[in-house]
Amino acid sequence: MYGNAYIDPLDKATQILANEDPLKLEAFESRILQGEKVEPNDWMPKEYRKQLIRMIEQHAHSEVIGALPEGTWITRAPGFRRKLALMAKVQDEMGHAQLLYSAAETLGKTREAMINDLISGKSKYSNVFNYPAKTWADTAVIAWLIDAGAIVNQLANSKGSYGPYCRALERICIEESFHLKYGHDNVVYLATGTPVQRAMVQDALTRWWPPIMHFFGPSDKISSHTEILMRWKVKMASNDEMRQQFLNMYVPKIWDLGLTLPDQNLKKNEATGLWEYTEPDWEEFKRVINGDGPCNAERLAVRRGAEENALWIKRALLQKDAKYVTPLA
Ligand code: FAQ
Repeated sequence: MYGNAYIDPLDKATQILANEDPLKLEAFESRILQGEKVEPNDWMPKEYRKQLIRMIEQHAHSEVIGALPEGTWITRAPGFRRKLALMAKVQDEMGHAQLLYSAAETLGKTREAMINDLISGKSKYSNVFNYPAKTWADTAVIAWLIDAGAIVNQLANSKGSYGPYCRALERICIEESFHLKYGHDNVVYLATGTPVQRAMVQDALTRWWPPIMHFFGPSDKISSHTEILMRWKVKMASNDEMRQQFLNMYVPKIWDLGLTLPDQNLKKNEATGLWEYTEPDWEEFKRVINGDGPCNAERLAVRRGAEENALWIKRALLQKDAKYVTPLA
Protein backbone atom coordinates (compact mmCIF):
# COMPACT_ATOMS: atom_id res chain seq x y z
CA MET A 1 0.00 0.00 0.00
CA TYR A 2 1.12 3.57 -0.46
CA GLY A 3 -0.23 7.02 0.20
CA ASN A 4 -1.90 6.87 3.60
CA ALA A 5 -3.88 10.08 3.29
CA TYR A 6 -5.08 9.98 6.89
CA ILE A 7 -1.73 10.51 8.65
CA ASP A 8 -0.41 14.04 8.90
CA PRO A 9 3.17 13.92 7.53
CA LEU A 10 4.56 15.77 10.56
CA ASP A 11 2.92 13.32 12.98
CA LYS A 12 4.21 10.47 10.82
CA ALA A 13 7.82 11.74 10.96
CA THR A 14 7.55 12.33 14.73
CA GLN A 15 6.29 8.77 15.26
CA ILE A 16 9.01 7.26 13.07
CA LEU A 17 11.78 9.18 14.83
CA ALA A 18 10.42 8.81 18.39
CA ASN A 19 13.00 6.17 19.37
CA GLU A 20 16.04 7.97 18.03
CA ASP A 21 18.55 9.72 20.30
CA PRO A 22 17.47 13.40 19.93
CA LEU A 23 21.02 14.79 20.18
CA LYS A 24 22.40 12.41 17.56
CA LEU A 25 19.42 13.07 15.34
CA GLU A 26 19.89 16.81 15.60
CA ALA A 27 23.61 16.53 14.74
CA PHE A 28 22.81 14.25 11.82
CA GLU A 29 20.17 16.60 10.42
CA SER A 30 22.40 19.62 10.82
CA ARG A 31 25.17 17.86 8.80
CA ILE A 32 22.61 17.17 6.08
CA LEU A 33 21.42 20.77 6.11
CA GLN A 34 25.01 21.90 5.58
CA GLY A 35 25.28 19.65 2.53
CA GLU A 36 27.70 17.12 4.04
CA LYS A 37 27.74 13.55 2.75
CA VAL A 38 26.82 10.70 5.07
CA GLU A 39 29.21 7.73 4.84
CA PRO A 40 28.56 4.06 5.72
CA ASN A 41 30.19 4.11 9.17
CA ASP A 42 28.56 7.38 10.27
CA TRP A 43 25.68 7.37 12.73
CA MET A 44 22.33 7.51 10.94
CA PRO A 45 18.69 7.14 12.04
CA LYS A 46 17.28 3.63 11.54
CA GLU A 47 14.65 5.06 9.21
CA TYR A 48 17.31 6.72 7.02
CA ARG A 49 19.10 3.36 6.66
CA LYS A 50 15.82 1.53 5.98
CA GLN A 51 14.62 4.03 3.39
CA LEU A 52 17.96 4.06 1.58
CA ILE A 53 18.14 0.27 1.43
CA ARG A 54 14.59 0.21 0.03
CA MET A 55 15.23 2.86 -2.57
CA ILE A 56 18.71 1.78 -3.72
CA GLU A 57 17.70 -1.87 -3.80
CA GLN A 58 14.60 -1.09 -5.89
CA HIS A 59 16.79 0.97 -8.18
CA ALA A 60 19.30 -1.90 -8.57
CA HIS A 61 16.50 -4.37 -9.35
CA SER A 62 15.14 -1.90 -11.93
CA GLU A 63 18.44 -1.97 -13.77
CA VAL A 64 18.52 -5.79 -13.80
CA ILE A 65 14.91 -6.17 -14.91
CA GLY A 66 15.26 -3.09 -17.14
CA ALA A 67 17.83 -4.96 -19.22
CA LEU A 68 15.19 -7.53 -20.21
CA PRO A 69 12.75 -5.68 -22.53
CA GLU A 70 15.62 -4.28 -24.61
CA GLY A 71 17.69 -7.45 -24.23
CA THR A 72 15.06 -9.48 -26.07
CA TRP A 73 15.80 -7.34 -29.16
CA ILE A 74 19.55 -7.99 -29.35
CA THR A 75 19.09 -10.98 -31.65
CA ARG A 76 16.62 -9.04 -33.83
CA ALA A 77 18.33 -5.64 -34.00
CA PRO A 78 18.23 -4.12 -37.50
CA GLY A 79 21.87 -4.38 -38.54
CA PHE A 80 25.24 -5.03 -36.97
CA ARG A 81 25.88 -1.50 -35.67
CA ARG A 82 22.51 -1.26 -33.91
CA LYS A 83 23.13 -4.71 -32.43
CA LEU A 84 26.54 -3.70 -31.07
CA ALA A 85 25.16 -0.52 -29.55
CA LEU A 86 22.21 -2.31 -27.95
CA MET A 87 24.46 -5.02 -26.52
CA ALA A 88 26.69 -2.36 -24.97
CA LYS A 89 23.67 -0.57 -23.49
CA VAL A 90 22.27 -3.75 -21.94
CA GLN A 91 25.69 -4.53 -20.46
CA ASP A 92 25.85 -1.01 -19.03
CA GLU A 93 22.48 -1.50 -17.31
CA MET A 94 23.77 -4.66 -15.62
CA GLY A 95 26.88 -2.73 -14.57
CA HIS A 96 24.62 -0.09 -13.00
CA ALA A 97 22.92 -2.82 -11.00
CA GLN A 98 26.33 -3.97 -9.72
CA LEU A 99 27.20 -0.44 -8.59
CA LEU A 100 23.84 -0.03 -6.89
CA TYR A 101 23.85 -3.40 -5.13
CA SER A 102 27.31 -2.50 -3.79
CA ALA A 103 26.01 0.86 -2.55
CA ALA A 104 23.03 -0.84 -0.83
CA GLU A 105 25.35 -3.44 0.74
CA THR A 106 27.20 -0.65 2.58
CA LEU A 107 23.99 -0.23 4.59
CA GLY A 108 23.98 -3.82 5.83
CA LYS A 109 21.73 -5.87 3.54
CA THR A 110 23.52 -8.65 1.66
CA ARG A 111 23.33 -8.97 -2.11
CA GLU A 112 21.96 -12.48 -1.70
CA ALA A 113 19.09 -11.20 0.47
CA MET A 114 18.33 -8.51 -2.12
CA ILE A 115 18.28 -10.99 -5.01
CA ASN A 116 16.07 -13.33 -3.00
CA ASP A 117 13.64 -10.49 -2.32
CA LEU A 118 13.58 -9.66 -6.03
CA ILE A 119 12.87 -13.16 -7.28
CA SER A 120 10.35 -13.91 -4.53
CA GLY A 121 8.41 -10.80 -5.58
CA LYS A 122 8.90 -9.08 -2.19
CA SER A 123 10.88 -6.13 -3.57
CA LYS A 124 9.60 -3.66 -6.10
CA TYR A 125 11.29 -2.44 -9.27
CA SER A 126 10.33 0.22 -11.79
CA ASN A 127 6.81 -0.06 -13.21
CA VAL A 128 7.98 0.57 -16.78
CA PHE A 129 9.81 -2.73 -17.15
CA ASN A 130 6.61 -4.71 -16.71
CA TYR A 131 5.44 -3.76 -20.21
CA PRO A 132 6.44 -5.62 -23.38
CA ALA A 133 8.82 -4.28 -26.04
CA LYS A 134 6.62 -5.31 -28.97
CA THR A 135 8.64 -3.84 -31.83
CA TRP A 136 12.12 -2.46 -32.46
CA ALA A 137 10.63 1.03 -32.00
CA ASP A 138 9.85 0.18 -28.37
CA THR A 139 13.57 -0.18 -27.70
CA ALA A 140 14.12 3.24 -29.27
CA VAL A 141 11.46 4.83 -27.04
CA ILE A 142 12.85 3.10 -23.94
CA ALA A 143 16.42 4.17 -24.67
CA TRP A 144 15.42 7.75 -25.37
CA LEU A 145 12.63 8.55 -22.94
CA ILE A 146 13.04 6.10 -20.06
CA ASP A 147 16.74 6.85 -19.93
CA ALA A 148 15.85 10.55 -20.09
CA GLY A 149 13.46 10.13 -17.15
CA ALA A 150 16.11 8.18 -15.25
CA ILE A 151 18.63 10.98 -15.83
CA VAL A 152 16.21 13.67 -14.59
CA ASN A 153 15.76 11.64 -11.40
CA GLN A 154 19.36 10.53 -10.90
CA LEU A 155 21.12 13.77 -11.75
CA ALA A 156 19.07 15.50 -9.04
CA ASN A 157 19.58 12.73 -6.49
CA SER A 158 23.32 12.47 -7.18
CA LYS A 159 23.56 15.75 -5.24
CA GLY A 160 21.90 14.04 -2.28
CA SER A 161 23.17 13.05 1.16
CA TYR A 162 24.33 9.42 1.06
CA GLY A 163 27.89 9.30 -0.31
CA PRO A 164 28.02 5.78 -1.83
CA TYR A 165 24.64 6.21 -3.62
CA CYS A 166 25.55 9.68 -4.94
CA ARG A 167 28.89 8.48 -6.31
CA ALA A 168 27.19 5.51 -8.02
CA LEU A 169 24.56 7.85 -9.52
CA GLU A 170 27.18 10.22 -10.92
CA ARG A 171 28.83 7.42 -12.82
CA ILE A 172 25.51 5.93 -13.94
CA CYS A 173 24.31 9.31 -15.29
CA ILE A 174 27.34 9.60 -17.56
CA GLU A 175 26.52 6.25 -19.17
CA GLU A 176 22.77 6.97 -19.28
CA SER A 177 23.48 10.19 -21.20
CA PHE A 178 25.06 8.09 -23.91
CA HIS A 179 22.05 5.73 -23.91
CA LEU A 180 19.78 8.73 -24.31
CA LYS A 181 21.72 9.88 -27.38
CA TYR A 182 21.57 6.38 -28.82
CA GLY A 183 17.79 6.25 -28.20
CA HIS A 184 17.24 9.72 -29.67
CA ASP A 185 19.19 8.77 -32.78
CA ASN A 186 17.01 5.66 -33.15
CA VAL A 187 13.76 7.58 -32.71
CA VAL A 188 14.79 10.30 -35.17
CA TYR A 189 15.81 7.64 -37.70
CA LEU A 190 12.39 5.97 -37.48
CA ALA A 191 10.40 9.21 -37.28
CA THR A 192 12.06 10.51 -40.45
CA GLY A 193 12.00 7.16 -42.24
CA THR A 194 9.37 5.36 -44.30
CA PRO A 195 5.65 5.66 -43.44
CA VAL A 196 5.86 2.18 -41.88
CA GLN A 197 8.81 3.16 -39.67
CA ARG A 198 7.06 6.37 -38.67
CA ALA A 199 3.85 4.54 -37.78
CA MET A 200 5.87 2.02 -35.77
CA VAL A 201 7.56 4.66 -33.62
CA GLN A 202 4.30 6.58 -33.14
CA ASP A 203 2.59 3.38 -32.01
CA ALA A 204 5.40 2.61 -29.54
CA LEU A 205 5.30 6.15 -28.13
CA THR A 206 1.52 5.99 -27.68
CA ARG A 207 1.78 2.71 -25.79
CA TRP A 208 4.70 3.81 -23.60
CA TRP A 209 3.36 7.23 -22.63
CA PRO A 210 1.16 6.14 -19.66
CA PRO A 211 3.94 4.01 -18.08
CA ILE A 212 6.39 6.90 -18.63
CA MET A 213 4.06 9.28 -16.79
CA HIS A 214 3.91 6.73 -13.92
CA PHE A 215 7.69 6.32 -13.91
CA PHE A 216 8.31 9.36 -11.64
CA GLY A 217 6.12 7.88 -8.91
CA PRO A 218 2.66 8.72 -7.57
CA SER A 219 1.59 12.34 -7.44
CA ASP A 220 2.90 14.27 -4.43
CA LYS A 221 -0.59 14.22 -2.91
CA ILE A 222 -0.40 10.44 -2.46
CA SER A 223 3.36 9.71 -2.34
CA SER A 224 4.19 8.11 1.01
CA HIS A 225 7.99 8.48 1.30
CA THR A 226 8.71 11.85 -0.33
CA GLU A 227 8.35 13.93 2.83
CA ILE A 228 11.00 12.14 4.88
CA LEU A 229 13.29 11.48 1.90
CA MET A 230 13.36 15.15 0.95
CA ARG A 231 13.92 16.20 4.56
CA TRP A 232 17.04 13.99 4.53
CA LYS A 233 18.10 14.98 1.01
CA VAL A 234 17.86 11.49 -0.38
CA LYS A 235 15.31 12.73 -2.88
CA MET A 236 16.25 16.19 -4.12
CA ALA A 237 12.92 16.89 -5.82
CA SER A 238 9.40 15.53 -5.44
CA ASN A 239 7.80 13.11 -7.91
CA ASP A 240 5.67 15.86 -9.45
CA GLU A 241 8.66 18.21 -9.74
CA MET A 242 10.64 15.52 -11.59
CA ARG A 243 7.67 14.78 -13.85
CA GLN A 244 7.35 18.48 -14.67
CA GLN A 245 11.06 18.75 -15.45
CA PHE A 246 10.85 15.76 -17.79
CA LEU A 247 7.76 17.14 -19.59
CA ASN A 248 9.42 20.51 -19.97
CA MET A 249 12.54 19.02 -21.52
CA TYR A 250 11.09 16.28 -23.73
CA VAL A 251 7.54 17.09 -24.85
CA PRO A 252 8.75 19.90 -27.15
CA LYS A 253 11.37 17.55 -28.62
CA ILE A 254 8.73 14.88 -29.26
CA TRP A 255 6.38 17.38 -30.91
CA ASP A 256 9.27 18.77 -32.99
CA LEU A 257 9.53 15.33 -34.61
CA GLY A 258 5.87 15.56 -35.60
CA LEU A 259 4.95 12.78 -33.18
CA THR A 260 1.87 13.00 -30.99
CA LEU A 261 1.15 12.04 -27.39
CA PRO A 262 -2.05 10.31 -26.26
CA ASP A 263 -3.21 13.05 -23.89
CA GLN A 264 -5.58 15.73 -25.20
CA ASN A 265 -5.01 17.81 -22.07
CA LEU A 266 -1.23 17.96 -22.33
CA LYS A 267 -0.14 21.59 -22.61
CA LYS A 268 2.16 24.07 -20.93
CA ASN A 269 0.41 26.70 -18.88
CA GLU A 270 2.50 29.73 -19.81
CA ALA A 271 1.26 31.69 -16.77
CA THR A 272 2.46 29.12 -14.20
CA GLY A 273 5.22 27.57 -16.30
CA LEU A 274 3.78 24.15 -15.38
CA TRP A 275 2.56 21.40 -17.67
CA GLU A 276 -1.06 20.38 -17.43
CA TYR A 277 -1.97 16.77 -18.15
CA THR A 278 -4.66 14.18 -17.55
CA GLU A 279 -4.10 12.63 -14.13
CA PRO A 280 -2.34 9.29 -14.72
CA ASP A 281 -4.28 6.15 -13.82
CA TRP A 282 -2.83 5.46 -10.36
CA GLU A 283 -4.93 2.30 -9.99
CA GLU A 284 -3.15 0.77 -12.96
CA PHE A 285 0.18 1.94 -11.52
CA LYS A 286 -0.61 0.25 -8.19
CA ARG A 287 -1.56 -2.99 -9.92
CA VAL A 288 1.61 -3.04 -12.00
CA ILE A 289 4.05 -2.29 -9.18
CA ASN A 290 2.36 -4.88 -6.98
CA GLY A 291 2.91 -7.72 -9.42
CA ASP A 292 -0.07 -7.60 -11.77
CA GLY A 293 1.31 -5.90 -14.89
CA PRO A 294 1.45 -7.43 -18.37
CA CYS A 295 4.98 -8.88 -17.92
CA ASN A 296 5.65 -9.14 -14.15
CA ALA A 297 5.43 -12.93 -14.05
CA GLU A 298 7.58 -13.33 -17.17
CA ARG A 299 10.27 -10.92 -15.91
CA LEU A 300 10.61 -12.63 -12.54
CA ALA A 301 10.58 -16.08 -14.15
CA VAL A 302 13.57 -15.06 -16.30
CA ARG A 303 15.49 -13.87 -13.23
CA ARG A 304 14.55 -16.97 -11.24
CA GLY A 305 15.75 -19.10 -14.15
CA ALA A 306 19.03 -17.19 -14.28
CA GLU A 307 19.61 -17.81 -10.57
CA GLU A 308 18.80 -21.51 -10.89
CA ASN A 309 20.99 -21.94 -13.96
CA ALA A 310 23.91 -20.26 -12.23
CA LEU A 311 23.60 -22.32 -9.05
CA TRP A 312 26.19 -24.87 -10.22
CA ILE A 313 28.73 -22.07 -10.60
CA LYS A 314 28.14 -20.94 -7.02
CA ARG A 315 28.43 -24.52 -5.82
CA ALA A 316 31.63 -25.06 -7.81
CA LEU A 317 33.15 -21.87 -6.38
CA LEU A 318 32.23 -22.85 -2.84
CA GLN A 319 33.74 -26.31 -3.33
CA LYS A 320 36.86 -24.77 -4.80
CA ASP A 321 37.13 -22.55 -1.72
CA ALA A 322 36.60 -25.56 0.50
CA LYS A 323 39.39 -27.46 -1.28
CA TYR A 324 41.98 -24.71 -0.86
CA VAL A 325 40.87 -23.21 2.43
CA THR A 326 40.20 -26.33 4.49
CA PRO A 327 43.72 -27.82 4.47
CA LEU A 328 45.19 -24.55 5.75
CA ALA A 329 42.50 -24.01 8.36
N1 FAQ B 1 7.91 1.91 -10.14
O1 FAQ B 1 6.32 7.24 -1.80
P1 FAQ B 1 6.69 7.04 -3.23
C1 FAQ B 1 16.18 3.10 -15.07
C2 FAQ B 1 6.55 2.79 -5.30
S1 FAQ B 1 16.25 3.09 -13.37
C3 FAQ B 1 7.70 1.04 -9.14
O2 FAQ B 1 6.58 8.21 -4.11
P2 FAQ B 1 9.55 7.06 -3.37
C4 FAQ B 1 17.43 2.79 -15.82
C5 FAQ B 1 7.52 3.12 -4.18
O3 FAQ B 1 8.61 2.22 -4.18
C6 FAQ B 1 14.56 3.29 -12.87
N2 FAQ B 1 7.38 1.40 -7.89
O4 FAQ B 1 8.14 6.37 -3.33
C7 FAQ B 1 17.12 2.07 -17.05
C8 FAQ B 1 6.63 2.97 -2.98
O5 FAQ B 1 6.41 1.60 -2.69
P3 FAQ B 1 6.94 0.91 -1.30
C9 FAQ B 1 14.38 3.23 -11.44
C10 FAQ B 1 7.28 2.72 -7.66
O6 FAQ B 1 10.56 6.02 -3.15
C11 FAQ B 1 16.63 2.73 -18.17
C12 FAQ B 1 5.31 3.50 -3.49
O7 FAQ B 1 5.32 3.36 -4.89
N3 FAQ B 1 14.83 4.44 -10.79
O8 FAQ B 1 15.16 3.36 -15.55
C13 FAQ B 1 7.51 3.69 -8.65
O9 FAQ B 1 9.56 8.25 -2.47
C14 FAQ B 1 16.34 2.03 -19.35
C15 FAQ B 1 5.07 4.94 -3.07
O10 FAQ B 1 5.81 5.86 -3.85
C16 FAQ B 1 14.96 4.50 -9.48
O11 FAQ B 1 14.68 3.55 -8.79
C17 FAQ B 1 7.83 3.23 -9.93
N4 FAQ B 1 8.06 4.06 -10.96
O12 FAQ B 1 9.67 7.63 -4.88
C18 FAQ B 1 17.34 0.70 -17.13
C19 FAQ B 1 15.50 5.80 -8.92
N5 FAQ B 1 7.33 4.91 -8.11
O13 FAQ B 1 8.43 0.83 -1.42
C20 FAQ B 1 17.07 0.01 -18.32
C21 FAQ B 1 15.53 5.80 -7.42
C22 FAQ B 1 7.00 4.71 -6.84
O14 FAQ B 1 6.52 1.80 -0.19
C23 FAQ B 1 16.58 0.68 -19.42
N6 FAQ B 1 14.20 5.83 -6.82
N7 FAQ B 1 6.95 3.41 -6.56
O15 FAQ B 1 6.29 -0.44 -1.30
C24 FAQ B 1 13.50 6.96 -6.66
O16 FAQ B 1 13.90 8.05 -7.01
C25 FAQ B 1 12.18 6.85 -5.92
O17 FAQ B 1 12.14 5.61 -5.27
C26 FAQ B 1 10.94 7.00 -6.84
C27 FAQ B 1 9.67 6.77 -5.99
C28 FAQ B 1 10.87 8.42 -7.39
C29 FAQ B 1 10.96 5.98 -7.97
